[in-house]
Amino acid sequence: MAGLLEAKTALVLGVANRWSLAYAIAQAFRREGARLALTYQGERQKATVEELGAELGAELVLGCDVTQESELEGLAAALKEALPQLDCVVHSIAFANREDLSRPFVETSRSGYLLAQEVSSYSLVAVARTVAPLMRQGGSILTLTYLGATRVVPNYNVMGVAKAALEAAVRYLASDLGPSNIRVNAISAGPVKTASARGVKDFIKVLDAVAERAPLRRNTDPAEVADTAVFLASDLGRGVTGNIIFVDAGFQVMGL
Ligand code: 1JT
Repeated sequence: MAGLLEAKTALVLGVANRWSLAYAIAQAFRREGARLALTYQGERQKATVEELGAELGAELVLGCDVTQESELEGLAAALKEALPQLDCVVHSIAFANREDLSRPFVETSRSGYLLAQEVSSYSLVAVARTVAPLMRQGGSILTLTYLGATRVVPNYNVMGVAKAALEAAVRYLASDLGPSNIRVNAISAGPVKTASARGVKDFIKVLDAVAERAPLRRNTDPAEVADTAVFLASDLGRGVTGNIIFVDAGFQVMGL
């Protein structure tokens, strides 16, 4: 059976390890027949992501720190050289200081706030600007968000504010890039035990509370997030842009 992403080329930013949502998405994209390029951040992740890229059959594995304009320019040049065109881009990147995810939000420092915004929100704008000229036949840009953007979730704090900005950026980018047939959407995933989440205070309690109260009475599986990413990246998603799709076992519909 032909895959949903046959003859498409995808760039996935944010694979750090096997638990990354970006890894689950890259796997599903490959399964559906996409050609893959991956990026990693910093020398520390190079070996891991190169290994994962080899397993996945990625054609390119490149370093790219999205806070550096020169690295984004380098990424665009490398993609242009190696791939005929680009159809799908996944942005799965976020960062905040550990102390800003445990102390009261009101104590967030200026530098911690700006760091979370730069890495987790502005980077989508910078990436979209970089890749849009390569998406000559239109395409799909996807990012990952979380319910803490629109509701207060204890400890999510500065990340919630960054995700709120990210979600607004999705809408403005969808408006700008729509005329080029480039769609921009976010998946709001339920909490998943990834490497970054593991370090968060009381994260296991969050997982347990969600599994108890969500309509589906369980947590979110990365593979479910990945299958929704396939839908949005494929032609099945051709009418959807500027949207936030919840893949969270239904948790967000509950009032109590
Ligand atoms: C970051 C981290 C971004 C954890 C993240 C994240 N987006 C979702 N999570 C998981 C999460 C975290 C908290 C939470 C619920 C889900 C950690 C490193 C920085 C970027 O609160 C209940 C805190």
